[in-house]
Amino acid sequence: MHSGEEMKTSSGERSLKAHLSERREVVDGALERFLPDASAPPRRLHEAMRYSVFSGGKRLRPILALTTFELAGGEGDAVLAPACATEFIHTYSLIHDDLPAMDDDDLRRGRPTCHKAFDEATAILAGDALLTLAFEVVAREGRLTPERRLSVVAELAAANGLAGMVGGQVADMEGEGTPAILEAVEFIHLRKTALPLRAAVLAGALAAGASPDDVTALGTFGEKIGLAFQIADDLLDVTGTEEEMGKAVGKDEGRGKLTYPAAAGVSGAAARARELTDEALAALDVFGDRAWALREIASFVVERRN
Ligand code: GRG
Repeated sequence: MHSGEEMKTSSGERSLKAHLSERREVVDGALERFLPDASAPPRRLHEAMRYSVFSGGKRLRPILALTTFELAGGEGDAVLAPACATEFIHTYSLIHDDLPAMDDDDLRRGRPTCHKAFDEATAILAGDALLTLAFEVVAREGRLTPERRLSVVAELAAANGLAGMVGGQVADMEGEGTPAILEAVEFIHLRKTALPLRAAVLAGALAAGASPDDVTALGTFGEKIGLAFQIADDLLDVTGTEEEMGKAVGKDEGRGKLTYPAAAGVSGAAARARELTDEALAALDVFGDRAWALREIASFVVERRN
């Protein structure tokens, strides 16, 4: 892995670009190796999994995992399994979220959604296969101690299951058309987006055997930045264009979704995103300069345009 320090330049933006692109390349190579061959049977399922994994995602979650692994003193490639697991889970959630039974979207990252490019049954099964593959690759990573593998598996399962993303998605669907009360919005955002993002942050730290204090600090960072990330996403649905986002925009209001702009207005939502970013950055103080990349990623997350 990279030392991180050597890529630090006087321009934060330039160094972040290098940090992101170098790690994106490493992650893409590992995703390629972990995924089943497209020519092996069942071909159509493997093609659908690959179609959605390699469709231009930012790889934010695996890059966060790599970054916290390095920050916690981890060395070598053993973090790639936990990192790819976060991307497999993320991809599954997007495939299932796009289905007619959920958000019913035709476009994702500027391309037909998985069920449009293939068919609904294949999309459901591709999501299922990606979710289970995530846990398999971590469980089989022999370069991590069994204890570290278990801690990563438990964190990913808790953050993405009933008390996390799945629970948040249920609350999101049930909340459609109900008054946008701030507490209800944060309940959904925490579970649907922030806990899974926090789990990606923690996956790298746990794989490196970070101290309990460091895990707590990084957990706070991950949760705050996860909430800010979802508020930014809510805002982009209001202020972004279909071209920038690669998907339909303006859908939240039409569906009566519980979003931050609906609850607090556009400027209230933007102010809350800034406040959360500041809280996320404060949680990194204990790491001093070593956390420069996480600080840069935090700014990138809230200022992004897609
Ligand atoms: C299907 C159980 C289940 C849950 C779905 C994650 C989710 C819940 C729905 C997807 C839509 C949504 C609003 C997700 C919130 C998180 C979010 C903003 C995802 C987009 O993440 P990016 O920007 O995506 O990292 P890329 O395309 O870069 O990978």
